This record gives sequence, C-alpha cells and structure tokens, in this order.
Amino acid sequence: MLTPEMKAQFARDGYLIVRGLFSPTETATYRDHYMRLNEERRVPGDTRFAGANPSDPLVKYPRMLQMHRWDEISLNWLLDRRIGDALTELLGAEPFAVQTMIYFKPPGARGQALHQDNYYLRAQPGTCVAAWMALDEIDEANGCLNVVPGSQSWPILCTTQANTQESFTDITVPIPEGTPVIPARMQPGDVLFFNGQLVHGSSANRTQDRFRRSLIGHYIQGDSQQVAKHYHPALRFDGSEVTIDTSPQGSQCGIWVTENGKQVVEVVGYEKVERATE
Ligand SMILES: O=C(O)CCC(=O)C(=O)O
Repeated sequence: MLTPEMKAQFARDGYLIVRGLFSPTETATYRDHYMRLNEERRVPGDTRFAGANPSDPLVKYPRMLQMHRWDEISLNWLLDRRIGDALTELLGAEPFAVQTMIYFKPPGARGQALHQDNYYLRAQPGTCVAAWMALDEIDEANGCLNVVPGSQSWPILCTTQANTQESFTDITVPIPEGTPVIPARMQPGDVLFFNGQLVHGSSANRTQDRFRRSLIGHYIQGDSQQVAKHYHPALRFDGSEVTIDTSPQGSQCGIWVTENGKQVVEVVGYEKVERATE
C-alpha cells in the first residue's frame, strides 16, 4: 500500500501523512459519534480540566482517553486493518495497540506544547508510534500538529516548564534555535503516522468557528518488553490481549550541550513521570 518513497520519508523524517486513508463519510460519522459522546459524558474526559476556569473551551470539550476500553467504534478504529497494514509496512512488523484519544480542540482552545510521546509511554525496547487522523480540515489557524523532522533520532529530552497560556500541558522540551518546525496541514481522513521520539505539539485554535478534531491511536512495537501502566493491556490487531511488563516509572533524559560548535544531546538525567498520561 505504501510506496518506497513514503517508507523512506518515514525513516528519514520520523513521520508520514497518508492522504485519504479514511473516507469523508467515515470521518463525518466519527465527528458525530464523538460529539455525542462528549454531550452524554457517560465517561468523563480528561479530568485535568475539572476545576479549570469555566471560560476555558476545554472545560466543555475535554479530550477523551482510552475510549476503546468502553466504546466499540473506537476499538474498531484503533484496530482498523488500514492502520495496521500501514504501521506494519512502516515498522517491519505488526505493532500492539495501547491507546485511543480524541481531541476536540474547539475555537479558542489551547494547544499542546512540544513533547515526545515515548516520554509518557515508556515503550522499551524501541519506541511507540502514533496514528493521528484529522476529522476536520486542519491548518495553522485551527492549531494543526507541528512536527520537528528528524527529531526521532534524538533521545528522550529532559522536560522544562511550558507556557500554560498556550498549552494545556505544563511541560515541554527545548529545541535548538532555528530548528525547523513543520505544520502538518491535513484534510479529514488523512492519517499522520509518527515515531514516538519525534518532537511534536500544536498551538492554540485561533479561529472563531472551526473545531480541530483529531482521533489518535498509539501503538508500541511488536517486540516491546515494557510499557507504562496506563497503556496496559496492549492489544494485537485481532483484539487479543498481550501481557507486557508495566514496571517502568521513568527514564534517562538528555539536555542540549554545545560540542565542537554544534548542539548535541547529552544524556545526563533521570526523569520520573508524574502524570500517568500525556
Ligand atoms: O493533537 C494535538 O494537539 C497533540 C496530540 C499529540 O501530541 C499526540 O497525539 O501525541
């Protein structure tokens, strides 16, 4: 399904957008489904917004996590063969599925500061990978995902304080000045696959009237021996469960230092993850 050029791009840049992997009819169905789930609040969304200022758009539209554990539509999407086949081609072996998330990102909502997913998932050996599907037309104005090409080859970076006026999460990772950060402009049904070490994030939705909804799956390599507890149980693409060690609590992390006039990452520290989820 993927061309050699697409696989080469994923290997080189750490990400790949597969255009139109899902149809407009399917994405319209997902939009309606998740808007209904948000209205019903059968299962609360991300609880970090519970005590927040009611004028924060994310209080009404908090992201939801791990919906596939109670919602069949989410489970079927997470294990959809089109995603499984693309990931198998990109990784060389079928991965295990560990997380679903839906971001509504309504007009005025904050984004998420630059980060690396495997900081949270702690998949070892190797890393995790994401399938990030656009449910709306997504661009800089409504807060598309921004990616740092090539950063998948960096180790996990030690985190610093994020600007919480712009980001709903309070940690970020520093990148050297002048490092290219590329906006991923997408249409409904496009799926962005990216490596779990890739630095990525998004800015606020600055539009008055456009949601930026995205449906996200996280996967870990099929030879993973460990993953953080929140992501267990891992699932094979046939839906069966895989038991994996969930003991990792933190990991080594790196800081930027100058070596021979060049910025390089030196792994110096050990960081404990305080929150269970990203
Ligand atoms: O959609 C966003 O704004 C951030 C999502 C993200 O960081 C992720 O899927 O790992």
